[in-house]
Amino acid sequence: MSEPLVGVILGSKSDLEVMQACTQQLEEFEVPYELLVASAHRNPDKVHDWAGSAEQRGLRVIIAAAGKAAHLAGVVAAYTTLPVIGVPMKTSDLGGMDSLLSMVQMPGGVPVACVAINGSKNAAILATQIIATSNSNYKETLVTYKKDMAK
Ligand code: RP5
Repeated sequence: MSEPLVGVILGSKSDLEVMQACTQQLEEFEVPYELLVASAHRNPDKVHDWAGSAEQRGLRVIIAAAGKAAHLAGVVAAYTTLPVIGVPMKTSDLGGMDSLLSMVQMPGGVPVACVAINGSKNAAILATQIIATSNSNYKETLVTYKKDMAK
């Protein structure tokens, strides 16, 4: 595959299973991606370095998955002007409402586009749609995908 266009960052290895629907969809659309496990509170320097250099590395969109006090997407958005899509993880304590509200309630000025709790497939589709605004190959892929879905 060519250079990654989407950066997928997970707050924990425990988010990997849910995020497989995201990576599978990206692979189906043939969107190259890179994946990093780094937590905003356990590895803040790693998150800073990765997010701060994302655009220079050629990434066009970032997908950030995290659970509980899910500040990862917001922290990533602080370090880049790339669009950031947050995926709130379902949690055992509050069912993912904790993750959802932590992500979706970003104060004005630092947006995070937030999909549904465990909505990792939609994050991949949305990321591809953003890339498709300037890449006609992916536009065709998405048109076909929509047609197939309606069958
Ligand atoms: C967050 O806390 C992660 O994104 C994960 O969803 C949640 C629990 O992490 P682990 O304790 O399973 O590593 O940082």
